[in-house]
Amino acid sequence: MSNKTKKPIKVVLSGLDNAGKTSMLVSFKRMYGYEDEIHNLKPTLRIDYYRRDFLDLRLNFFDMGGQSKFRKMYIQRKMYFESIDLLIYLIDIQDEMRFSESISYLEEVLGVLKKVSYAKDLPIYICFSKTDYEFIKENPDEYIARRAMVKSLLRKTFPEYNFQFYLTSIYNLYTIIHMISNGLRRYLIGYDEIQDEIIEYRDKTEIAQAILFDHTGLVISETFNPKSKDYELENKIDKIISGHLEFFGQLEDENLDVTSIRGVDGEFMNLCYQFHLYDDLKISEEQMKSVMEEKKSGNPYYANYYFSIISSLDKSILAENQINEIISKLRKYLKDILIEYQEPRPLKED
Ligand SMILES: Nc1nc2c(ncn2[C@@H]2O[C@H](COP(=O)(O)OP(=O)(O)OP(=O)(O)O)[C@@H](O)[C@H]2O)c(=O)[nH]1
Ligand SMILES: [Mg+2]
Repeated sequence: MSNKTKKPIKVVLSGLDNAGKTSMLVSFKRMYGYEDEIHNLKPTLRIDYYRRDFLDLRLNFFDMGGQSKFRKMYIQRKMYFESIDLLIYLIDIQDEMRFSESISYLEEVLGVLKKVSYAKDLPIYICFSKTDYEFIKENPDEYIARRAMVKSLLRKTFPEYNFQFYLTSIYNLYTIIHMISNGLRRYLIGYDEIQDEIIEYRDKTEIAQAILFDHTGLVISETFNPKSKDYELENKIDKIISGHLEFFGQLEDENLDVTSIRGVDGEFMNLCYQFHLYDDLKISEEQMKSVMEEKKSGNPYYANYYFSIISSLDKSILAENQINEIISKLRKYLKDILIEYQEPRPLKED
């Protein structure tokens, strides 16, 4: 029986104090009901750690408290910036007064990264945090001008870096999950078949979006209809997916099997399917107990997976007709990947 060790991945959240780093991590951890906690957050003292597994990755998040005394401390010691796999640098888009301070700190961080002879291909995500839909809607022109200003300043100050830009808001959970999952995807090996399968399904059924999540809400694979470019529409779709995330966050907490949910939002139909890899076996009640134990131990073979699709109302019937077929294919691919990862302990026969 193979028992591969999980690959450790170091994700660093950096930025000024009050940028929203801890809020980001809390919403990602909880997936639902996190508002109270976020509104009562205290500034992070030094660094908070958070660990989570994602298929064959072991994720280690470092939430680096951004008060100036801590920033000075990090900059003086290289160790904080060693062996980073993904750097997420948050800039609070609503706090114009601190843009230049934030860019100066980024400069210091990049300076230290250079000292630890950091490979140029380290992905650096610049995250415009607090990009709340309401905020943009109230000041669309001002918002666009701000963003353009910061981007051009960054490009001018750091011409040698190829930053990727993201917009996130704690009021739209998916913006956060999407960014983090994108950063991790390059470390997942063997998912091309799944991606191809999902794209093929999208084209066959002409749905707007299809996404495969693991039980922690991280995205294994997703595809978007390139036609949906408009911000308002994107925001609406993100909100639908955020709703799915909250829903299955709750299912995981309560250990529930629901199989599927659906909803209608304006011109869209959304469907979310829960499935696991073991349900094609006939499991007795006795065996179910050991399945539950495996689930708790974090064995991804026994975890739930979720497949969400969003389609325009007139296309939904077609998409639904083929859902069983796509799920059984996805299940097979996941199984192949996970058998390599860790063979499940066989359940006893009846
Ligand atoms: N409107 C809005 N407020 C946010 C968002 N994210 C965080 N906040 C608020 O910003 C404040 C600071 O958030 P934190 O997450 O504590 O900031 P931090 O970057 O961890 O700060 P330090 O720990 O001091 O480095 C809190 O009051 C949050 O409620 C967001 O997406 N939108
Ligand atoms: Mg914090």
